[in-house]
Amino acid sequence: MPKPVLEQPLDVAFDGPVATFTLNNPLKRNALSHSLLDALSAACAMATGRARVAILRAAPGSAIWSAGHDIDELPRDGSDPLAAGTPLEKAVQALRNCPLPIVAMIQGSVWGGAVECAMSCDLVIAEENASFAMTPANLGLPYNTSGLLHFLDRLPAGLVRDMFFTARPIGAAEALRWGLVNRLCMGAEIEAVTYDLASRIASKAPLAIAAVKEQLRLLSDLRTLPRQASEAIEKTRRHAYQSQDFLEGLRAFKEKRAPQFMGY
Ligand code: LCV
Repeated sequence: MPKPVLEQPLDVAFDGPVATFTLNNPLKRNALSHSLLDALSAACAMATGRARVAILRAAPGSAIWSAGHDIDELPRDGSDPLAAGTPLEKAVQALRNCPLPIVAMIQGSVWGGAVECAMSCDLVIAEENASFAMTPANLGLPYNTSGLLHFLDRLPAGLVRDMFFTARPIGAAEALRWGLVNRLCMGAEIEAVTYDLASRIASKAPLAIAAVKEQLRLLSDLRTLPRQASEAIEKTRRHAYQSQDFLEGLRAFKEKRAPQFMGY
């Protein structure tokens, strides 16, 4: 493994044309703190022009790839926790806008906003015991529209409902079947498989790849919502993230108990 360049909640290392971004927040199961998310956005910019491909991973042997957004850093003041311009939304955009192809190497379980980060990478390689769970309904948090569009771009609406309404973890085989994962491999092979794939990509024409990545992003983002639809979305989301249920979801997580949602 190449020597990390930065010792932060995200380690960034370069080995020739391949950059490696390693999630490094072990005390909170690699939860996506604002500082980690900002470091991820910065790493995408740093790697541009310096590498040909990037790998986003957890430290070797991690049981949890990432526990999702740092719940302690979700706002309790009634503001939109997943508004445009928040660190999670900016990091997702940084992954999607980065000219380099980014490969998510998934070992362990992936939760909440970390699923959107993994899906915002260009390829997802997962080991056989990986899983993906969308858990905002455990917290009383209404996911945001840009995030839901990313899910709908990749997965059938029925599976998106299943994931968001039940919060059940989707296993690696099911994720492969639905295209959430591109390749599945044994845990012992995933590093070799991922780095071989990265080397293959790094040998291709970077400008052609960057042009295709940007076109695919622009084509998938080519949607404008009529004003009335945006207003209706904002109203229903505000009703949820300003509810007592959202505060109950946050309290229950910290108190390590099941939440009691009352519907207001
Ligand atoms: C802060 C944490 C976290 C965490 N934040 O270990 O998608 S959205 O809309 O919901 C979005 C806003 C989002 O991403 O929200 C977060 C969604 N994530 C989750 O719902 C997963 C929450 N975490 C868990 O369910 C468990 O921690 C897992 C299953 C990931 C790991 O369980 P395990 O038993 O291995 P602990 O739960 O004991 O966690 C170890 C420490 O990490 C903290 C947790 O509070 C605990 O802290 P203490 O040692 O101080 O008790 N932690 C875990 N996840 N997302 N802190």
